[in-house]
Amino acid sequence: MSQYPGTLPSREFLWNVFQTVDKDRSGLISVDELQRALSNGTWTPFNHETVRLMISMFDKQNRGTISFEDFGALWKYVTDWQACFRSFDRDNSGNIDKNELSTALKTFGYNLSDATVTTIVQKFDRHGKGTVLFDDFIQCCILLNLLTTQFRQFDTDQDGIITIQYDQFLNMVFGIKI
Ligand SMILES: [Ca+2]
Ligand SMILES: [Ca+2]
Repeated sequence: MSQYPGTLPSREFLWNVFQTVDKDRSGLISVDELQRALSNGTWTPFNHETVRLMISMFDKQNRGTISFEDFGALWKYVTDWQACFRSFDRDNSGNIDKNELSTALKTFGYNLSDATVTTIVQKFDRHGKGTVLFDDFIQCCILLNLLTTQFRQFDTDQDGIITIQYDQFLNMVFGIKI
């Protein structure tokens, strides 16, 4: 789907990509259509949850689909993620191992223990190979960002420690839109 990471291509280029992705020619891109258009570098389908998250981020009308007007922003989002993924995939293996993820998360500003990074890899390693594919990497980063934002709302003095009641904890967890 990408050719020029970081820059927005011409409207004509985007329109051609949009039409290719919009298989049923409805003028809108559905979750299924986007899922079929994206590749995680293997023959397995792109993580459905990641596709749904991306659609919901750029779906201004809240219809669960993407119109051509919203497509440019989505296209840029996907290509930026591809460039990001490639830059952290140091050995060009097509996936992110624990060390690569650790470097990526540090670069993003997360200060996590080795044990936590191991847990994250285990959670997003859908293929049981100790590595994270492109689609799961995006989902991992989105979820980490949402969880961190939730935590920070309670961590008013920014010391990385919060004291919350059971009810607040549940409210915090269920308040995460994922
Ligand atoms: Ca369609
Ligand atoms: Ca790698």
